Amino acid sequence: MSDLKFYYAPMTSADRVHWALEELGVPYEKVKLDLAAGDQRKPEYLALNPNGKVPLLVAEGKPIFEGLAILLYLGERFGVDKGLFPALNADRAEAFKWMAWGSVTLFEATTRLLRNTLERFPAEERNPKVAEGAKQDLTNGIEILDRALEGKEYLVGNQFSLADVSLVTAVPFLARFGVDLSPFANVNAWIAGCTSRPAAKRVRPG
Ligand SMILES: N[C@@H](CCC(=O)N[C@@H](CS)C(=O)NCC(=O)O)C(=O)O
Repeated sequence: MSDLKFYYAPMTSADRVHWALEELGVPYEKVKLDLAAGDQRKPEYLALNPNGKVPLLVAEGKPIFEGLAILLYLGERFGVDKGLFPALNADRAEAFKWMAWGSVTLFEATTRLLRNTLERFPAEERNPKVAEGAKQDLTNGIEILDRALEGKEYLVGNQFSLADVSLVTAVPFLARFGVDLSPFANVNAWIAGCTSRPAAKRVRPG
């Protein structure tokens, strides 16, 4: 019997946690939420995650929200033994660096772009100049990533880890919103290498 219960919806930011669980190969129970039907706003779910969002992991009886927090927890608890998270040394700090950068800096610019682009937001609340600024910030971010990946297959210690899992799902998504990834050969090779892994394919078969 596993002490891990994972609440998710497919094709959302819960995918990176799903992928991490699959890479780690630890037993866990899955609970799929229907976001369109509003499962995330039901009182029993809000009691676990008052933000009304996925992902959520209940571990050792404690609900953990925020994908980044969940990935750090999984990395420390299981990842080191499985060779998927650096030991407690400078590589660990480097993993933290990229995971925080992706989940805070890149995520903020992505949210800014979507908020000012997607038609589901009223036209008068969308600002094309803000969207352009966000797109530029994201392009600069991908360039930073591309330089970091020069001569390397993976972000930390040149070994595949949950740091890669944490960031890589967020990058191809940007191309759909006009961020041109074609100049960044290192990033494209990294995306291809990471997403061809069997655990990644189990989460996103397409
Ligand atoms: N910062 C949060 C973001 C979570 C988030 O925005 N989840 C979205 C899916 S990508 C969600 O659950 N949306 C449902 C809603 O807002 O009703 C994390 O990384 O866990």
